[in-house]
Amino acid sequence: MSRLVIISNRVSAPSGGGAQGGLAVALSAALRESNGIWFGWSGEEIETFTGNINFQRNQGVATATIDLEAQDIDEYYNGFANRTLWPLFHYRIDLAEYERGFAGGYERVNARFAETVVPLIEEEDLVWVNDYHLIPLGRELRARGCENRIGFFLHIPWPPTRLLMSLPSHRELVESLFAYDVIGFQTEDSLDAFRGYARSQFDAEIDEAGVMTYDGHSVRLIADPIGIDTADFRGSATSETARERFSRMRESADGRTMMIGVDRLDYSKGLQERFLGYERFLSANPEQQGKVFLLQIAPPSRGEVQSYQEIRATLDSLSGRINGEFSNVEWVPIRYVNKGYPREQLAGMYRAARVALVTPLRDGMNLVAKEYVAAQDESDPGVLILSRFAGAAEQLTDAILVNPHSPEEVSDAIATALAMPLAERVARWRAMMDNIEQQDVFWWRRRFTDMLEATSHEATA
Ligand code: GDG
Repeated sequence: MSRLVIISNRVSAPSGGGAQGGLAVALSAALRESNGIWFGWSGEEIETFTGNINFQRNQGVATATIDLEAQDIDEYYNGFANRTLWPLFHYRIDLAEYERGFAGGYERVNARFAETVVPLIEEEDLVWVNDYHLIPLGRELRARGCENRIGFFLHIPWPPTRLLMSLPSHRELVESLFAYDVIGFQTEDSLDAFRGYARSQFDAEIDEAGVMTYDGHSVRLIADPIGIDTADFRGSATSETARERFSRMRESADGRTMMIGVDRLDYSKGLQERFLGYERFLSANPEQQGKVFLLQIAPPSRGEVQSYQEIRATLDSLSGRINGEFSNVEWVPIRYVNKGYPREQLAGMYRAARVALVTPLRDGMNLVAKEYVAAQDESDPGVLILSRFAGAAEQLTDAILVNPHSPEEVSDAIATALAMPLAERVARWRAMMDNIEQQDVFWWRRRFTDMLEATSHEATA
């Protein structure tokens, strides 16, 4: 197998506490069995960009990182990536900010990534670029003579054409994707949306096998849903630490039924709508008051971006209002926690929860849904309530699927989940577990790299 060069915005070592993003979790698992190198931003700021590379080896994974200037971080990371593309690709054009400075910074940083990483790429390497921060990187690498096979995987949804067209530079952005040899999406839905754009805006031809031809160059398009390291996560859920955390949760629940939510504090995760659905459930089912509670773990993220400060304030006040309305001296309906927990503790908490609420308004995949399933006790599994708008809903069809915008649907789903008989819980869990076991993170990685390995990059004149 060819050596793999993985490039993503951040390079982050496996395990440990804190809010480790899904991308980091998935790539570190994938890199564990590859012998390549992982390149990205260190997360550090430097006065003037030097292009100096910091090489390290973390748990058998070679990493190479660079520092960025304050202006780069502002315009590229906090700007174009997280103020423009993230909201737009999650259908929130109301939150998307279109500033020329952001777009310029984005292009500049992509060029900096390219010029720094090019000397590290050897002739037969497969280059795998990850996510929305680095869409134009393939084009920048080609401009510097890189004729390797280069693939791109998008971890977030691809938006419908009409939404994407609100971005002033949408054509240029999408055209830069044609420099890749393989483009992977999380879902059929995203793949379809991309095909629609490519056909309508570029007259690209796409054959039955998913090969798109544009301007004499071919790109393979695939839906390749990301998974988790299922076996490893199952192990985490029965580890000593997890068992301890499980017992303590059960003790502190004091006979009450626990439900759980675990999300980065992000407006795309539908936390506000979830709380409102739960509030509806408490009003509609007064006999359940005092018998259930929701543990919501929500480590803050992207705190420099205003829309994140706003969603945080909204959730502070909403959780406070609901707790004020329903609590009594012995019971609080929502335990709202703004910090992260180490993985094994998290796994123990998933296992202690009878119901998981995974209700994003839009999500590329959502790994929490898969982790929750993997952590369950097979003789007494919990119930997953899952948004239809999470990529995971294409695979986990045995979850209770809901429209997260509807408080009634969320409320009804909670009632159904709490009342679900053991036999049905086991049957649904088994079906979901089969999927998660087969289509794990290694399956995802192999599907992508096999496809990349099988393509040949024909040098464009
Ligand atoms: C993006 C896409 C896609 C969360 N809190 C804690 C903690 N986490 C971990 C979870 C999970 C990960 O963070 C979150 O992954 P998600 O997939 O749910 O969401 P994003 O961060 O938005 O990830 C998403 C993903 O990329 C991969 O392609 O699925 O759609 O948006 O692994 O467990 N981990 C620990 N403590 C916490 O408190 N240890």
